[in-house]
Amino acid sequence: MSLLKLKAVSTPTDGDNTNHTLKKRIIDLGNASEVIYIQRFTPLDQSWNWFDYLDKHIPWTRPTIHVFGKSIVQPRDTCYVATPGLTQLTYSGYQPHSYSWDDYPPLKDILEAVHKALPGSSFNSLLINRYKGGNDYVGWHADDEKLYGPTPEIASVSFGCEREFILKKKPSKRSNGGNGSEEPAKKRLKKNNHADKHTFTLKHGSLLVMRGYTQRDWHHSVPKRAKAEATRINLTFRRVL
Ligand SMILES: O=C(O)CCC(=O)C(=O)O
Repeated sequence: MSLLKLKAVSTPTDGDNTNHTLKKRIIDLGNASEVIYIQRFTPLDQSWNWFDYLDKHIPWTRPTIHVFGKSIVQPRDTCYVATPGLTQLTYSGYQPHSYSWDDYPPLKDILEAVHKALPGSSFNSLLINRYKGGNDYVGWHADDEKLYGPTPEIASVSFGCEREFILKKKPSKRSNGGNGSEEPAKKRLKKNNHADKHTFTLKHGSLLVMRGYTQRDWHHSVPKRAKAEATRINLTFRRVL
């Protein structure tokens, strides 16, 4: 991981998960893309309460999706929650049913905590994932659906088993800054001082935010990990425009 552009800042906050200062790491990915990581976003006990609630009460499904011309059972459980009237989300040929925030009140509490940590944000949809062990994963992809616009902010809260979250730069001309450079990638990297891969171990109660052009220029994944035996629940808050 590039340490050159890694800043640690503290943001005083108020509210439930607060009365303390959240330590943020801000990682500048280059070309107007940025990641923020807050390891201790929600307090430990609260995080376990939310984990237990979500594990028991969310109507999890494991849909069949279509990737690279093949039908596969999605390798993790999922559920979609959205404010009524938004453009419907479709990914990998699958259109999830939109559940209501009102049916799962703790989701509104988590959303409120996220909004407090990210002033100016206003999320109206949520994709929840449950990884029941190390064989569950999400492959390389970007959340670059048109309904989120060109520079979506995506806030990802994790509970339960720690898993690796990897960001890898897309191999496109655009991702080199749009300069059409013919230089080898290694050389360009040296010049920019930006790494093309970043790995985060997402802790119980952490928040990771992707911003700017991260979805246009980067892929992300949570790979299989044989040693990750326990369940992990992840919530990704998004704004449908
Ligand atoms: O589980 C995670 O941390 C990532 C989930 C994800 O990539 C997605 O929902 O698009």
